[in-house]
Amino acid sequence: MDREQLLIGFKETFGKDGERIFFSPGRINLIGEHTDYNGGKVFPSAITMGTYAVISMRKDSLVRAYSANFPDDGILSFKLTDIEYKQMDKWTNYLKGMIHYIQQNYGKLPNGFEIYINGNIPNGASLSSSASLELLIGVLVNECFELGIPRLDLVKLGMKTENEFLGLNSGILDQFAVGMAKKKHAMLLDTNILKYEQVPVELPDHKILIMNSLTRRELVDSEYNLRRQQCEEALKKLQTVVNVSSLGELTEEAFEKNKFIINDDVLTRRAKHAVYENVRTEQAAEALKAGDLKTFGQLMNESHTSLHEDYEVTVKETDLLVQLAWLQAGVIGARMTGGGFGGCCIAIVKNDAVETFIENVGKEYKKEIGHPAEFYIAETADGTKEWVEA
Ligand code: GAF
Repeated sequence: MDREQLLIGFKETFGKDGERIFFSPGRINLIGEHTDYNGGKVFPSAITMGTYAVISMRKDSLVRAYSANFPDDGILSFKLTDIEYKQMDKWTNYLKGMIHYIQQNYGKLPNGFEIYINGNIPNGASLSSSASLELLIGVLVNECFELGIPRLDLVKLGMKTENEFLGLNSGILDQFAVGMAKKKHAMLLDTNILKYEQVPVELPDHKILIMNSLTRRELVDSEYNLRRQQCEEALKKLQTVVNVSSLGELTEEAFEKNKFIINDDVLTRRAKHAVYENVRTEQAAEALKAGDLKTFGQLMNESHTSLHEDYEVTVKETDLLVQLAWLQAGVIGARMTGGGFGGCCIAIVKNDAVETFIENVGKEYKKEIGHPAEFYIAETADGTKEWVEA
């Protein structure tokens, strides 16, 4: 994204100069899927694909917002004194949610602002365009109004916006990754206690490739909420025989010994995924630290199989991308990333095999599915911050 273009976009939209520019990344999750609301580990990196905003202050209490990604919506406005979720307000509900919780916890903002948004995270691709937008607004409001809100609190308000304002019962993976990330690292986050370790992503001779299936199933949110509910039900049953407060606290052995109590095939498979994926995530982070890419890749592959067989959040398009990836030369491992039901997969591919990989997987995918997939090389990024001129 070009700084000048963003400033021109702001001026053309609002007829005045923009004052400050902020950037918020998207994320990929290397492994640790659907573990975050089960008290388990996740292992994400932020990426350079993200969302930009230019802001300028107003004297009244109006927020006027425009997104270059949704030009047909034009400028959408709301008053700081009158914030509620409205479906017709579309993407500005993310802004409203963040501002609402900031005002609730840290006091009323003194004035409104104009904001011009432009992002390059494909929508609905499970690369966290929503968390990117939430943290963008949180950080920008925090800095422009000098509120001094700790970063972790902004992360939590992002999750609250998602859960309570928008109604998706997600965990904290996405907001944490977007808000706390460090370039050239992936963070091993324990979602139970919110402690994390930044692990260098040193992939000598390899690239992380994002494969976008360009598909997204309907009812994603209700299916997602259902998975969470099923895990909670399984946990409740397990708690009658073991003393744990989340599935993430169970070892594989403890799960195998006590799973009989769940007495339901679907619930058992959901819980099994959560328990085993958590263990895989810890092992994968260790493997990466030890430079053991082979083990890391195997764990990625096992993660995908579990998300397909036991958690049932893959779809034919993401399964195909991963299966095709597994067949290619120079591939360390591949899996879906994010919530599932379409969206993106990732693969770790040897540098000199990347071109052929994209050609082969792209061709076969199009032949089978009827529309193309997209491929991007993932570059890691820092968490949300002001974009100051170098
Ligand atoms: C989505 C959610 F928002 C995250 O909290 C996480 O559960 C993820 O799906 C699956 O790991 O991105």
